[in-house]
Amino acid sequence: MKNILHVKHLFYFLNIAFLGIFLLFFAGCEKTPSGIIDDNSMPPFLSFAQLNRDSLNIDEDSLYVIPLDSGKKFFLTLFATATAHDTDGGNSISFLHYKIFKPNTSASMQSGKLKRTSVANSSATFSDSIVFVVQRTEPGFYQFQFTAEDNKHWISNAFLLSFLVTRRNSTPNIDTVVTPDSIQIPSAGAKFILFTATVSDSDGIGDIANVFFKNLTSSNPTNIPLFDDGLTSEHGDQLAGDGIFSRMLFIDSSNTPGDKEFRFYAKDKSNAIDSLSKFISIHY
Ligand SMILES: [Ca+2]
Ligand SMILES: [Ca+2]
Repeated sequence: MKNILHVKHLFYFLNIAFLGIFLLFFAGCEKTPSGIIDDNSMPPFLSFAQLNRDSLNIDEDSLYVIPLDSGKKFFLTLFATATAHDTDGGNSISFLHYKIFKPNTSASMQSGKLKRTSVANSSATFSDSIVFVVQRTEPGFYQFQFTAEDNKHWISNAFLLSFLVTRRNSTPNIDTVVTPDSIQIPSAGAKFILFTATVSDSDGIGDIANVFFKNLTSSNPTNIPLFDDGLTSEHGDQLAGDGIFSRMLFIDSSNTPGDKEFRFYAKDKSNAIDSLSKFISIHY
């Protein structure tokens, strides 16, 4: 009898506990959707963003540009302003984010936030100085992307601005070209001949766009590229990025003998060119 009572009590206890869990479960389920339905917040809208300049020449501007590192890098200072709107009021807009993208890249080089400077009924204005570093070898159109974020973490539309960085260009220079003065055509099979050109540019070796040569003695001279990629077996280049451009040439019995003029060219990213001729006697 005593045991039966204990079992009975345990049964009631389990029933009550189950009912409690059941009620808690449904109460929890009801709360979540009503929470979402009650929240009528919308993402903020970014209507305006501006930089105080749309272009800068890093060699000619001393007000916004500070040269660093012997003029290979530059600190640029810009002033940005942006205005965002929100149906929950200007005070609900928490942050104004920016990202900077280098020319022709999709990876951001820098990001940050502007400071809130004023609030109206349904809008807020943010502004701040943006300081960033530009390399001499990376002129071009920088992209500035602005977005607003509200206190519910909604993110606004993105507002994009282009900013052009220019500079004076210095012409590249072919310092030396190393090839044999004469090449003997092999009687059978083929042999490889190494051509190298040492190239410089006071804007930085990264400003060199391409290095190539032409056989001007040929009836149809074509551009034959040299490489600074460190690919020893493919191009004979010992070290990537050292300004020494290399090329392995294939000589066999199909080559015609004679004194030939090979003209080497170095072209930078602004299309400035230097060239140098080398005469090679090809014989049996
Ligand atoms: Ca240059
Ligand atoms: Ca090299």
